[in-house]
Amino acid sequence: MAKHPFLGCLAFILSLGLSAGPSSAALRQGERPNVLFIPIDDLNDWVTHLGGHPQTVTPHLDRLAERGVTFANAHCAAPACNPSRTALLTGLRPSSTGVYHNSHPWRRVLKDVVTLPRHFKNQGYYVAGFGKVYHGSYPDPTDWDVWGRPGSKDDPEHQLIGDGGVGGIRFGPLANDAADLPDYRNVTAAIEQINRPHDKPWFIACGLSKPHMPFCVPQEYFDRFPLESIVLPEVPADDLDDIPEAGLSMARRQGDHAAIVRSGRWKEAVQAYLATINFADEQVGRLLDALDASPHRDNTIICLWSDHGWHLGEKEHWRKFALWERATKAPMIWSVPGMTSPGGVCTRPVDYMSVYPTLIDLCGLPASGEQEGVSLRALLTDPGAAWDRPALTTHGLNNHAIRTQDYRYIRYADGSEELYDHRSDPMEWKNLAGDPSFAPIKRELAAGLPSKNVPEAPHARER
Ligand SMILES: [Ca+2]
Ligand SMILES: [Ca+2]
Repeated sequence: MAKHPFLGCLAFILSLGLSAGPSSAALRQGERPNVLFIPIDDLNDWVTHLGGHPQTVTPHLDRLAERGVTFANAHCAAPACNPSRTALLTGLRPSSTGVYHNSHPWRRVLKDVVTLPRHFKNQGYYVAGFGKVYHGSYPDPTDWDVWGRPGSKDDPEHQLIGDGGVGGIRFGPLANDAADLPDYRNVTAAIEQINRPHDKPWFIACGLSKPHMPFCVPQEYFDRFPLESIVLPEVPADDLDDIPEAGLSMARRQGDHAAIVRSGRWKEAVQAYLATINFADEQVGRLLDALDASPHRDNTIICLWSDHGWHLGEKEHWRKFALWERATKAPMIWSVPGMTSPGGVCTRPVDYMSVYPTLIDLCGLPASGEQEGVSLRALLTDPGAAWDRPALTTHGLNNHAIRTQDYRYIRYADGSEELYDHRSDPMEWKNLAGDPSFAPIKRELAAGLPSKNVPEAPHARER
């Protein structure tokens, strides 16, 4: 599938008739703003206004973008749940903490680090969290005044229609109603928190577990994406020919692509992801509706992000766990009353290390320990402001991707490289790293690689 030129016209479309929105009101003087914090799991750029897939339907993510700034070139610090979330919520990169993979219990090595919610709690905020905020295996309930675990044994049993997918790629419609899903219940719990009496500013996090696998949501969501019309990602037959071995091993580790192609069910998997995204989008809509109906809408910052992207066959790869655009790029949308102008689109390269410093900056909280990123205030105020920092993503010890406005540069631990020019090659099909004329560009990009790369933290089974 080709890259869609939506972004160029988005700012224009959004500028029409949207001058009066919640964002036109300034944060109330002298009051610390509330924060509605919405982590999403495994949502790539298949969001209508980001143009990642022509058939995706995400009206609520789009309306959030319309009232604030959407970062169209935002990248995770790590392309896996636990290291991405740990980095964002502590402000420390995987290369500084050793938390590179899902198998590292982060609190074991970061015992005394003041996380983002804990910092808000320490500074007098009422802090409540629901759903998947930290990686599911390693929550820290002590960070919150109120904490609800994702799902529970009381959730209705999911009634799968069909066989549930192909190998490790799990998908298929459910006979359940939307209200049976844990995400729906967690959103309901978060809405109750928004609507309770508040005598302090609040930080309420509602993490959605979808569209993470299994791509299983009620049948009605599948019906919105007729199977015969599904558009598959475009995958040139020779795309992997110019990828070094280190990249190939990331792409082919699980053999998902061969199994999906052999099964003849690639379109079904894409349909299921689109359906699951549409379900997650509706849950975002419920949160926005509740905030807008509350007394807090003009005094609440909204920060929405997905922990990383997802491949559905691009580079013959499935899932995350890679350093290409589709795995590192993910939606990040901010609404800051009085600061963000409606319909802002920022194409500067940013990564999630900026979230913690931005929130404490906007809320007027003191700094908390070491922060490796910087506040996005300048870009929230003016999405076209000058910005000279690259985005950096790390996947395992010493494997990094640097993203600037124009380039992606990947350097693996064994020294092998990839280089893509996004001005001419947005799908990253032509690896330029072996072309000697790009040596100066590579040198310049490599300057953004971390100088410190600590060894892996202990794994869950290690003591
Ligand atoms: Ca994830
Ligand atoms: Ca290629």
